[in-house]
Amino acid sequence: MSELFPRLVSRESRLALQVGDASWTCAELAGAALLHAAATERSGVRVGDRVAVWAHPSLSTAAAILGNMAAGAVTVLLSPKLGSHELTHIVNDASLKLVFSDSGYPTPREVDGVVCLRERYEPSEGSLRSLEVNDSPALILYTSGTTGPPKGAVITRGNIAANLDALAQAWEWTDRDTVVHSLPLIHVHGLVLGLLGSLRVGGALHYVPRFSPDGIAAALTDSRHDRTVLFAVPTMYHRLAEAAESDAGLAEVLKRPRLLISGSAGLPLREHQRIQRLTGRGVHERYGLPETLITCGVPASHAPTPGFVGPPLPGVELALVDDMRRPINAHDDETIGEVVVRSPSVFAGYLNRPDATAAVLDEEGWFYTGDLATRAKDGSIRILGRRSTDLIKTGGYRVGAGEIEACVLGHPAVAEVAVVGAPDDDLGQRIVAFVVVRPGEDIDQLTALNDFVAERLSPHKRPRDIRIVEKLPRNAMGKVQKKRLLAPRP
Ligand code: MCA
Ligand code: AMP
Repeated sequence: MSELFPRLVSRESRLALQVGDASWTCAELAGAALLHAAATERSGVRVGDRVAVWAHPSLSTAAAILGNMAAGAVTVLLSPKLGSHELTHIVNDASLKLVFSDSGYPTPREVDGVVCLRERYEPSEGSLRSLEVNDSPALILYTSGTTGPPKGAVITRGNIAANLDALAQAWEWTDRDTVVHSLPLIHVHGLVLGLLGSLRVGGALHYVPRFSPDGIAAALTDSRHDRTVLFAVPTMYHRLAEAAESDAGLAEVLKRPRLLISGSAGLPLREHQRIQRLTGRGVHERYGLPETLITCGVPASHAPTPGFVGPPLPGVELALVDDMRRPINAHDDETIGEVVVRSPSVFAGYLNRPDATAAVLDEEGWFYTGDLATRAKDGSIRILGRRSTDLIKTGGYRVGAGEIEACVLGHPAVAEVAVVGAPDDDLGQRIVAFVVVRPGEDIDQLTALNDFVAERLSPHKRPRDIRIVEKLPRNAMGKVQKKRLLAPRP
């Protein structure tokens, strides 16, 4: 039998996880996970049940995620910033048996009809054995589509192990490395790579609960760490570079990690160049989706290649296809195709959505990503954008325009709305809502529109910019022409 987290089996006294100033060894994390597993079982949780975890930045949150696995339960991650509409949807979709919340934090929102377990675990040493690598579901990660509410991507233990092992190979990631990051623990980047990756292949994770250049610098210079690797999204690299321009000390600190890794969105060339200029070293990009986990990455042994996300990881089959889903064999960095992927890390499907799963996963196991790319002679992939303009990437978060539009339309003063992503130096894309007001409604009411969205959806889904227009540009079929909304006026 192969263990998912071998280091949590042997009661090791080395650091596993540091969150702010608090930390646990491997044995302490394993012990806390066992306490959680026992608590869930006392609450009636059985193998295969779904247990939600409010993803507070804390040691007990990590213990709950691991403890759920030990109990055979599937973890549904809840962002503490979830809006009321998002929470209602997830609760209805996931049929939760229990919700866990670290008692050191206020419970973000009550989950009607589901028992809430509130605990903060004390360290007690233990051994977390029998977390077998197999096809059982481990996580459900909710992810936005172009329209409709988010879908729950079901990720198995086997998906996680295969992906982390491929990344370990590409990045020469070993137990000497402490990962430093400040990403939310609800997505692949922060949770699967940052937390579970550190526990499977790395030495430890040093988690910075709230992103700031100073917080990242302090973690990277913590004397407990032998060597570090930084995981961040492009917005964070942008903010680190901005700060380092006037802080030579920070620029020095950014020279220290063994690797600077970027993903979740493309790192613009100007940020690559700025970091290179400030630190004399580059950023390694990698690319993935919740449904496939990470599929490409620039190997540690290669110099960073700005503009490219690297070749497919070991064990990943990647093809480019045309609109008819026919393979494109060009290796010319010019011919554009949709990225399709087959690997042991491709997910088990969307929860309760066989229709949506069939639309993206074919019978031979190929997943259609919706991302457009070219391939260079050496097999490196350059991501150019998405098939749909209705998927917005802001601060590294994927946001469906349709979900925001449906929410804004619920406001009584709104007659019509179109949501688009406008280019933004910091966020990559900034959410802009073009709104047609109902006749007779007071425009002043729209100042409350932002709060209206924030109550219902996560804060990062709020439009940064609301523009009142008389009508939306439509084509002959009546479809809104979003590209025209952002086009400069003649
Ligand atoms: C935001 N704010 C607003 C509005 N929008 N206030 C009023 N109106 C608005 N429209 C508030 C925020 O809530 C926040 O408030 C404050 O303004 C600052 O916002 P912001 O500039 O967004 O900064 P931030 O909150 O510091 O966030 C930037 C961030 C964040 C830290 C880079 O975007 C982030 O954590 N991104 C990571 C996303 C990620 O992990 N993606 C992985 C998924 P307040 O200060 O009160 O909070 S992708 C994935 O997993 C795939 C597989 C992959 O490839 O990795
Ligand atoms: P999410 O659903 O938030 O995990 O976002 C997945 C999407 O992020 C992918 O489909 C890509 O469009 C985008 N993405 C992730 N990593 C990169 C990268 N390194 N370069 C460009 N786009 C990326």
